[in-house]
Amino acid sequence: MAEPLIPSETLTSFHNFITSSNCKTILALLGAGLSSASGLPTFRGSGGYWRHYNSIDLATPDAFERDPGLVWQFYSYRRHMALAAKPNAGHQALAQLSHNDKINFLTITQNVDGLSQRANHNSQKLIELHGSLFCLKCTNFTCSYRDPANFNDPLTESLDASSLVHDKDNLEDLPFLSDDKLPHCPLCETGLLRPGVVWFGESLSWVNVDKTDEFMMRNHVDLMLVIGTSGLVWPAASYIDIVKNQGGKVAVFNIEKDDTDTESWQFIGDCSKTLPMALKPLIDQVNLSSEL
Ligand code: BJW
Repeated sequence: MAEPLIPSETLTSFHNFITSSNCKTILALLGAGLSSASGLPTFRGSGGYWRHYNSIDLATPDAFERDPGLVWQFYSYRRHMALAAKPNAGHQALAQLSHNDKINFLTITQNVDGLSQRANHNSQKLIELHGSLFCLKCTNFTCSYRDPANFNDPLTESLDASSLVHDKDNLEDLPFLSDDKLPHCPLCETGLLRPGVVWFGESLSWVNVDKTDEFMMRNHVDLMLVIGTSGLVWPAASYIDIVKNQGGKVAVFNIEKDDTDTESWQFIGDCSKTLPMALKPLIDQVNLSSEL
């Protein structure tokens, strides 16, 4: 990816704002573009395919109902890739910001890959709005089993993702996996397990939604960082409008320019490169205080 060229006036005006007394509270919304420099695919656009399937079509309760073996192979591949990936400089910049005690800060991530946590993001300031690849839940509605942190890879012998070819031009059929080849609940022993992610049409965790609402109500958000997201999925996208409507400023970090947006700071380019540059003054404050 080409080196991003941030116009110096954009950088200066952004730095002046984030170091001023007008910027006390920052909210960050993360999307798949942040993990793209770590080698993980995005959802939409040309990267949004797993083999010949559109990733969006597999991220639904209907797809799991229809063919849990196919959906489990997709998520096993994603777990395997996420475990092999490393957090990039963008994850690290945000993690450092989360340790700056001078700023009220909250990150809402739509990503389920666990890379922010692995970059040492302050866990009190991180909300996984769409769940986690490493959370497992029982599908039996009378069973409450939930494993919040399961990093086994593979989960069953048949879900060994390292032996499968995953490129999008691969039209070869995947093996059909019957339920007995898929992970089952250790508590009720009958229910099929599913990934603890939020699929389209499903409710988000009220704990996460309440925590976000509380942060936005208790503090006036002075600045929202919109990072590597298409902003198409609700309710995540609605937070951007709420901040704008309340008079907060917005900074967008994306490889694509939005010509219709004349109000926000736009950092065009790979956000693993633009974020460390943009957040440098606030990160330097953390590094200085840890050196004292
Ligand atoms: C780079 C880059 C680089 C690339 N550097 N940039 C109101 C209005 C309209 C619709 C709805 C509504 N309310 C609900 C809906 C329906 C639905 C919805 O939003 N539909 C829209 C599509 C129209 N929403 C829901 O169903 C949600 N549920 C819900 O609202 O329930 C009601 C409720 C609300 C609150 C409380 C209780 C109940 C659930 C949504 C769940 C979304 N799930 C998924 C799958 C998660 C599991 C998994 O990962 O498999 O989440 S779908 C998918 O999209 C995934 C992502 O998190 C999400 C967002 O995608 P993201 O991250 O933006 O990725 P991309 O690929 O779209 O964009 C990448 C961007 O990065 C691009 O812009 C690139 O240019 C950029 N980029 N490389 C910088 N290096």
